[in-house]
This record gives sequence, C-alpha cells and structure tokens, in this order.
Amino acid sequence: MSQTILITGATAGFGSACARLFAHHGWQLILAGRRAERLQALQQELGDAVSAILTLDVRDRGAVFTQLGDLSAVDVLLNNAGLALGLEPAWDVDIDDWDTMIDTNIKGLTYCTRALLPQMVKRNSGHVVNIGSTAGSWPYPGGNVYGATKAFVEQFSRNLRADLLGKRVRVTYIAPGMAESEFSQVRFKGDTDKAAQVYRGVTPLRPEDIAATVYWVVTQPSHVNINAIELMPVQQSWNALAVQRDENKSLKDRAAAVDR
Ligand code: NDP
Ligand code: 8X3
Repeated sequence: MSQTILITGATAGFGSACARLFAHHGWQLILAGRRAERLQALQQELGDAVSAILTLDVRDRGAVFTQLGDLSAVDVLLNNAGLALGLEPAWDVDIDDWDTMIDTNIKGLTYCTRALLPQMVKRNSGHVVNIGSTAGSWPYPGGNVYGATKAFVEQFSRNLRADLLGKRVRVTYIAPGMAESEFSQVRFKGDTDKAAQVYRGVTPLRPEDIAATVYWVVTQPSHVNINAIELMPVQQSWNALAVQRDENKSLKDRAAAVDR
C-alpha cells in the first residue's frame, strides 16, 4: 500500500520538488500552502498522486487544527513552509517581519506538528521531517530572527525525539545551506536583482537536492532515525570569526561588506 506525505509549503521551491519526487516514487500527497492556484496546478501535473490540497496559512492555528486534526493516515509530515524577511541589522528591521518569521517558522511548524502527531502516536508509526537551515547554527549579519527561528526548529526536533522515545515515530531535522528557490525573492520582497546577487558565481543547492535528502531520510529502515543532516553547496563554507579592527567603521558598514 502506498504511503502518504503531507507537505507544507508545497507551492514552491523545496516543497514542490518534494511533491514531484515522492509522486514519482508512488507516494500519495497532501499538499498545503497559501497559493491555491499553485496547489491546483501541481495537482493537475501530478494527477492521482495528490490525495488532497489544503489552502492553508500555517500561522492560522484554528485552520491548521481544523484541516490537519482529522487526518488519519499521514505517514510523513514535512514541515517545510517558512521564510526569511529582510537582511537588516536588528535595530533597523521592520518588527512585522520578525513577527511573520516567528509566526510561520516557529509557531506554524509547532501547530502542524501538534495537529498531526496524535494520529502518528495512536498508530505507533510516522515520521516528522523539519526543515531548518544552516542559519540555525551559523550566525551571520542580518540573520538575527531568521536564524533564531531555525535554531528553535533544531532543538524542537531533538525534544520531539525525547518525547517520542518508546513510540515508533521518527523525527529528522534537515539544515540546508544556500539553495536557489523563491526564498531570496521573498526575503528581498520582490527585488529580483538583489535576489539574483545571492547566487552570483555560485552553483547553489537545487530544490531537487533537498527533495532527494528528504526522500533518503524517510526511506531508511524503520529502526533507523536520522536525527539531523546539514548540507551545503560545495562553494559555501564557514569563515573566520569577525573581528572589528576599525572602531570608526560602523557595524552597518561592516555587515554590508560581508560577501555572503
Ligand atoms: P520558497 O520561497 O521557494 O518556498 C517557501 C514555501 O513556504 C512556499 O511554498 C510558501 O507557500 C510556503 N509558506 C510561506 N509562508 C507560509 C505560510 N504562512 N503558510 C503556509 N505556507 C507558507 O522557499 P524554499 O523552498 O527555499 O524554502 C522552504 C524552507 O526551506 C523554508 O522553511 C526555508 O526557510 C528553508 N530553507 C531555505 C533555504 C534556501 O536557501 N532556499 C536554505 C535553508 C532552509 P505560499 O506562499 O503559497 O503559502
Ligand atoms: C537559508 C540559507 O544562508 O540564506 O536558510 O540563511 S541562508
């Protein structure tokens, strides 16, 4: 019998790529996102593989519990919906952007998890895969709240595993580095030039690379739990810790000078 995956943020990037890969391998899909027309297009493309589409804003707690709470046989929950907004230093950000990131990346992810976990625990079977980011482990100027939301996702994933000891429900945290999707267009609020600059001269991860990773973790033998995976493009790595040598140079100038 085919298995079912529920994908949040299925309308673009990693989520769409996961939908295509899992459909290719014979899985049934429940696709969630805010843009109904994108969900419908994916349903048309993938045909019978799509069991349901859910027009859903994960920030809406009532809607999440109404739409997910009654689902009875979801084998994998892929908590992928998320976003970064802005790259300003903390004192310059639009506080609404912080709210949106916290409400989506943290609260939305916890709502979806809480809504679906009971049926997994009851069936003593299931897998929650949470998409974090290298930004959750490695700070960078302007990553302030975005990185912190992903650090939350990493620790939440570990704590879920602690709660689930004794149940046959798996939890995996996946932390990708730079990947080309609509992510930077969203971060820079439609400024396509700025978004393109992020990937200048680099072969970034592709959404298909993340999909292959998700597929690999969920198809391991059922006694194996992949706790965490971090992946980056070969052209991305760490750098030395920053040191301010010129006290006359403002922090903002230093942040702007960092080539990410
Ligand atoms: P995209 O912008 O291409 O896709 C983001 C998806 O999230 C969209 O389907 C969007 O759907 C959905 N989404 C955003 N807000 C909400 C909401 N409130 N309710 C429901 N769905 C929502 O970005 P990516 O595919 O790159 O990002 C997917 C995940 O991966 C995110 O969590 C991101 O933080 C993370 N990530 C991205 C990296 C990158 O470099 N691209 C690297 C590391 C992690 P819609 O707008 O239709 O609701
Ligand atoms: C997305 C990767 O480095 O832009 O999570 O934060 S990064």
